[in-house]
Amino acid sequence: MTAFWIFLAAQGTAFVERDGIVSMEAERATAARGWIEVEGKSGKARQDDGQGYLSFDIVFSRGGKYYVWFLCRDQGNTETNDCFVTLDGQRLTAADDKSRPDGIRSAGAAFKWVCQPKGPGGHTPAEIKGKPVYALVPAPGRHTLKIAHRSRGFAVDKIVLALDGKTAPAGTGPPETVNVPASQKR
Ligand SMILES: [Ca+2]
Repeated sequence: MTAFWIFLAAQGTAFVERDGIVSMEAERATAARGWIEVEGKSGKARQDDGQGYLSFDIVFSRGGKYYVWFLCRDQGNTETNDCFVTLDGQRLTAADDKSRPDGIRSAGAAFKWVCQPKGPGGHTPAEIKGKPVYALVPAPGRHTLKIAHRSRGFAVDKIVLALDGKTAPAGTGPPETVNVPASQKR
């Protein structure tokens, strides 16, 4: 174990990036307000109940473009199919490397892996619609991914951040990349 990892572990890390992958169950968010627990495909999921957020503290060993994959679903209509997403308070970046979507959009009432933008604004621009979105991690260290209320009824089951990873995870995705810390995990 390098000094870097020992240092970060001492801070009480919850999730870690390993080999360019961060894998997190939504129901094990570092912090949450609102978002009720519902049945998922990979254990439980958390569903937007009209307020609140889920946040995830992550320790990265390297910066770069981390594509944001959500195992998520809606209620089968466009009123329930998105959420806000930020990393350290900054929006994700779309496929044109400049648009900053509001967040992530789901693709139907069954849990499915998606990596596609919602917004910016009410109608996602055609040039980025349906194309991959990523979080730009500026440097190694601790960063916070936050998912916030936008549409009541949207549910997220699992989140995978993949360095330069434009291919959807298979099945329920890779095992969680968790660094068991002192105090933070429930
Ligand atoms: Ca889950």
